[in-house]
Amino acid sequence: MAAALSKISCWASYILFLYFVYHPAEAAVKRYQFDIQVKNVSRLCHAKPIVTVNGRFPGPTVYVREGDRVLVNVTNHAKYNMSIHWHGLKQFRNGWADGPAYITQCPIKRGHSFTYDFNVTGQRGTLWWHAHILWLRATVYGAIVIMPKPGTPFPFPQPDREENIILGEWWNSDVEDIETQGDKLGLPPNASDAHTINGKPGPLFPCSEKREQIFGSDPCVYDQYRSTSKTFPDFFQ
Ligand SMILES: [Cu+2]
Repeated sequence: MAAALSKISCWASYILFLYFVYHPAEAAVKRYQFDIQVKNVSRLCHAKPIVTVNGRFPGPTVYVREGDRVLVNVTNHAKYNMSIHWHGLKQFRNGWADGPAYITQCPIKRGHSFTYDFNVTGQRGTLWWHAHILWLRATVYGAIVIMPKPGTPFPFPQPDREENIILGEWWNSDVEDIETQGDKLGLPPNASDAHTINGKPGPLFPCSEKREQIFGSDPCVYDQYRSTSKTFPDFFQ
């Protein structure tokens, strides 16, 4: 009886061992669906159609943990060919998922899909992803947040709260027209009409959230807010 029990417990340990070898507890598969679609967006009192991911500007944040496998299926509904690049991500043995069009892949044609399949290895922190063809990165971009493996402490005091801050630019004209014009003239493309944080130009620009709504009409209140506030909450809504 004792011999039989010890045989069973031996087998149980072996099965457990195999489970942990082939299913490391911390690794997971994260799946995202990116639909490339055109949406009307208004900034600086100008509405225009822009290319987006899932109709969002900036696009969705990709949250992963170090060690995860990430599958991002990109379906292109827009008129431009598309590819997405994972900026700063070390593509160890995943080179075909890096994303630059005509370098590691053919761009994704309209009506077609491509799945980016990569492992996140040996790095953590906040990076960004963006379109890697034409000038579409002007509107097709977002954050990728790589959290450490579970149980790994922060290398600094844990913050109370985290926010992504994504810097960008806004052009009132169509960005592809601007690039084409620059190429024809042999000049740098026109400067943008505003810089943005999380896709928003902020209260100093027309048709943004009204400065008076936030601060009242007293300019001193506004200046005091600017000099003392740690965040501009309207960027994070
Ligand atoms: Cu890049």
